[in-house]
This record gives sequence, structure tokens and C-alpha cells, in this order.
Amino acid sequence: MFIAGMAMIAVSTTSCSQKVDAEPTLKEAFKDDFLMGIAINADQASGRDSIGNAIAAKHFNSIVAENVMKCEKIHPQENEYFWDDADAFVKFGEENGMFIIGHCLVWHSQCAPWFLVNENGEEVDAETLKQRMRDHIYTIVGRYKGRVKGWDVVNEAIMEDGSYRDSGFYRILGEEFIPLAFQYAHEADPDAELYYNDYSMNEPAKRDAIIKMVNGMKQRGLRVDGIGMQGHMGIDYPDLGDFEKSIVAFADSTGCNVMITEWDMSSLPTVTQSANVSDTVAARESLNPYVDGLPADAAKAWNDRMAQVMDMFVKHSDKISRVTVWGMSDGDSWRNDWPVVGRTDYPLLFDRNHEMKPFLGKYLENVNKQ
Ligand code: 9MR
Repeated sequence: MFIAGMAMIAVSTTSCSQKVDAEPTLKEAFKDDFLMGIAINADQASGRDSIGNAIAAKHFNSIVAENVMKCEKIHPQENEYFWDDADAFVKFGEENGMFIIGHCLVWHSQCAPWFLVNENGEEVDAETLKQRMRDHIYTIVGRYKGRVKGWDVVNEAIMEDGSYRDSGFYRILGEEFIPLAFQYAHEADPDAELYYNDYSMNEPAKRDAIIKMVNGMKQRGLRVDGIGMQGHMGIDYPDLGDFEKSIVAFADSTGCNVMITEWDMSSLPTVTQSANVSDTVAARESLNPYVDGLPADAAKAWNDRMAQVMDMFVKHSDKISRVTVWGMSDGDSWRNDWPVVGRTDYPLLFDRNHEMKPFLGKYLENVNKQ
């Protein structure tokens, strides 16, 4: 059913009847620009979500694991790994000839509870954490050596003001935990691409700090291939001029590829995480206004802004090697529960019926013209 909209586009944009059945795909539309990636969950990778599985195979040439390779999932106890879901994810990518991305090796969040502490619950010493990081990275990267082509090695280590996040990794190892993670990942698979990944990358102080950190690693001879700009956006943030400055600065100042790694855009009223949003029923309703569907004006605003962002990515396709959306269809998205739990959001490229969003039509039209 998700191809119905595509067939209409083909019919309406070509006079050449034999092209009516040619359904253009996103990966074709952007093939000269960048890889089109998607974060998939365990159901999509395994095929339990057969529609999501089919859309991923049809439209995308890169996948990233939304959750199944995170530390608490894949390495729940020191001597216990859980491979089933990660194996299925990699198998799906290989069967479809996709560029497979592993996410993520070192992250303060969703870190398994045992990872940073001893049996008394106290943070471990530096040597113990190094050894645990080495084992974790060697085992996971080693298992998928030559198959997973790129890794988000460290995720979300720098704050908006440019300081280092006060995570357990930082408290125990200081800034050195980042170069160590890159070193271990490279030792485990010398051919894999290695990325630093973070959000709010439009923030100038954060941008500068990440450039300094990445260049510091490169000067030491460590491999860093890419800087991942997550791209969790809203209808009124970030400032796209600032975001664009970061695309250019990351590429020009480090020589790394830029990747848009977790793109989505909320259609809902923007709230900050700290806002006291659940005081009254009226307040809750005003923050969740589109439970029965997105009205035409809100849909237009969202589509217009998404096209503006996509045009910016295309404009900088000499610097951007991949654009990955963070989830398959609107119903799958984490944005339905963040920063307010239980909202109905419309942040992704496919709606709850797996219909493609209209703003993509103009890019697909070009495929038929080629
Ligand atoms: O989309 C992911 C969601 O399903 C998980 O519950 C959550 C916690 O593991 O992580 C979400 O993905 C995050 C990503 O791994 C890192 N950047 C922020 C993303 C949204 O929270």
C-alpha cells in the first residue's frame, strides 16, 4: 500500500506510459548525493514487521540499529552477550546489499548497569574500565568484522556549552575515554569506518569542542572517518543557518565526512524537557493537539520545512556522505514519547499507514526524468 502514492507521482509527472510502473525509490533519488539510511528496530530487521521490512529494503541503502546493539541490550552482564537481534539486523543488511552501521559502542545512556561499577556498586578504577571497554568493543566489532562497515564509536559525550559530559566514562577515565574507544574499535576492525555522534550539533560551543576533540584524535594518528549530526529537529528548531554552519565547519575543519545520523522532525508544539507540562488536562491537550491526525496547515508547515532541510543536505552533498532517518513510520518514533510521554507525533518520512510524506515527491519526480 505504501507504493500507491509513488504510482500517482509517476503517473502525474510523465507522459511516457511505460514509466508509469517504474516506482522511484529514495535511494535512487539521492544516489548521486549520499546514502539514504534508516534506523530499524528488531521487528523490522527480522521481518515480523513485514511492511517496515519491505520499505527498508526498497527505499534505503544503509541501515543502523536503533536499539539492538546498545550496551544494555547486547552485553547485559559482564560474561553474557545477546546476539540474536543484532545478528538478524546484520543479516538483513547483507541480504539487501546495504551499508550497515553499528550504534553505538560507548554511550552513557543505556549502558548496562554492571559496566561502570564493582560488586559494591562503586565506580571501577581506570584500568578495569579500560579492560571492560576493550573487551566490549573487541567482542562486538570483532564479531561483525568486515560486515558492519561503520560504527558510532562514541555517542553524546559533549554538552551544548562545549564541556565534557559528566558521565561515568568521563569521571573514571577523563577525556581519554574517547580516544581509547576509537583505538579499540580500530584494532578490532581496521577497515571499519569510525564516527563520533551527537545531538544539538548546531550549537556553536559544542561544534567547536567537537572539532577540537576530533582533530586532537586525528593528530594522534587515530582513525576518525565521520562526524554524525543526529538531526532531531522540531518545527521551530534548530536554526537552519546554525545547522548549516556546523555541516560546513565539521567538514572543512576536520576533513571528516559529515553524516546526518538520526533525522526526524516533530510536528508538535515545542516544549523543553524541563517544562512542567502535565499540570492540567488542558495543558496536556494543548501539547498534544493532533491525536486524530495532522491538520493540513500543520502538515504543510512540516513538509515545507523538511524540504528546506533536505535541500540543505543536497546542497552540501559534497560534505555529507549519508542521511539516516531515525525510524520507519510515525507510529514507530521515539518522538511520540519525548519530551512528553504519550503524544501523537508525525516526525518521519512515512506516516502511520506507511504512506510516504508529500515533500519527497519532488525528489522522486527527478528520478523519472533521468
Ligand atoms: O530511538 C531510540 C529509542 O527507541 C530508545 O528507547 C532510546 C533509548 O535507548 O534511544 C533512542 O535512540 C536514541 C539514540 O540511540 C541516540 N540519540 C538519541 C536517540 C533518541 O533518544
